[in-house]
Amino acid sequence: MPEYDPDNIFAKLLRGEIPAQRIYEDDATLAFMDIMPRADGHCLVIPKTPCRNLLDASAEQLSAVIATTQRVANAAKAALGATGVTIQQFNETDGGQEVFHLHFHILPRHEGVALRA
Ligand code: DGP
Repeated sequence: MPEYDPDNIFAKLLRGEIPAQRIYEDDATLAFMDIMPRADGHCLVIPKTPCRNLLDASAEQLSAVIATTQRVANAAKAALGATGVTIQQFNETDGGQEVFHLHFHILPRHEGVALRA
């Protein structure tokens, strides 16, 4: 497993060095809007502590991130009148990961509406 890079974009976002549209925060996690949304309400949930991806996560990090993902997914579904929610998560370059700080995608879904590319 490669080292965690403390200068990845989400680490900078956590330190307030780049802006983000924050939508939920607690001691362990942060949720914010994705800058390249593939669905209306597409947002991301991350742990506040260093973690490269799911393969590298502690049980505590995973449990906190999953709990926030469930909370924000339910809130987004209600707020947007969505009829479903897709959760996505990628690990390492060959697994589709582009930003190397653990994150879960929350993609609110509506009947007959495909995800954007
Ligand atoms: P992936 O690692 O494949 O799950 O993709 C990273 C996601 O992060 C992608 O949907 C775009 C989003 N993203 C990349 N850079 C930024 C950023 O600076 N701010 C925000 N809010 N989202 C970002």
